[in-house]
Amino acid sequence: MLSEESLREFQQYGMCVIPAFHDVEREILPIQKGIYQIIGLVAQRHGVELQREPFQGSNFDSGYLQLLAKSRVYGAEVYDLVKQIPAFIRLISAPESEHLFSYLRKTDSAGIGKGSYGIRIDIPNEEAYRSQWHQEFIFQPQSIDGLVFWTPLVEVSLEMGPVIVCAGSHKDGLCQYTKGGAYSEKSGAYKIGIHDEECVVSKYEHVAPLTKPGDLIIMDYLTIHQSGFNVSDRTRWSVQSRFFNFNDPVGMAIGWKESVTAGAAIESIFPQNFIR
Ligand SMILES: O=C(O)CCC(=O)C(=O)O
Ligand SMILES: [Fe+2]
Repeated sequence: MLSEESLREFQQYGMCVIPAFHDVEREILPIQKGIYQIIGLVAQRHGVELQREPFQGSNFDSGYLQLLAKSRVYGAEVYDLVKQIPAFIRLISAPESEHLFSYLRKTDSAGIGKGSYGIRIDIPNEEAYRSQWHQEFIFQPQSIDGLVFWTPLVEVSLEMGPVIVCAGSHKDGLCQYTKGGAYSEKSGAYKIGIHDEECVVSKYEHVAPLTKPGDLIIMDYLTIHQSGFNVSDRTRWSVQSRFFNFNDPVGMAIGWKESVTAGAAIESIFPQNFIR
């Protein structure tokens, strides 16, 4: 399932890429098709006429930027609805992914936290919803040995802003966070940044693998990472799913909470890790 080299990389860096982990035809294409259809149906619902080509894997989001230009609300509707595509639900809970998690964490009790999966739509040149440097565990308080499964729906170029990882940062524990720092003007949980961010992230080598549909990035819940900056003219679509371990004592102590986006009160779960 994982080469010796990938396993070593994962242990050393807190992240590794598994090329062609997913079957593009069987697992990815149906998600892309679903997105194409939802964009069309949301446009139809709002009386927007889209100019677009017939569906192909490479143009599945055709019309999305046109819809967004009409109204941000229409774009947000698509964002919520694409998480309801059956092929997406199948992918995030795929047996191969669960097996990989169980193998890496030596557990027979994998879980998927409430609200802890989704499809990111990173449109060009937008900061509002870009994820700045963070560790997953603070936003997904399920188990400290959880893993992020990240897989692109488009071929990610350097200009599109691949995810950037601080190599080896998973070995240094959970950081201190603040809401009053550089991101205090952003909305909701996007206000939260690592305290003394520049100093913390400068200690590590930064790695930003380029991936294409079918490839999988797995990442430790403690690895510091951020979204790159999409300075291309193409929207970066990607799937995030996350597994946690019910057997982890840290997770058990906090009660395997849901994602911050589903309402977890993370400042009271981690009082020691928030600077006020
Ligand atoms: O896709 C991104 O840019 C950020 C991804 C991320 O933070 C995650 O998958 O946990
Ligand atoms: Fe993340």
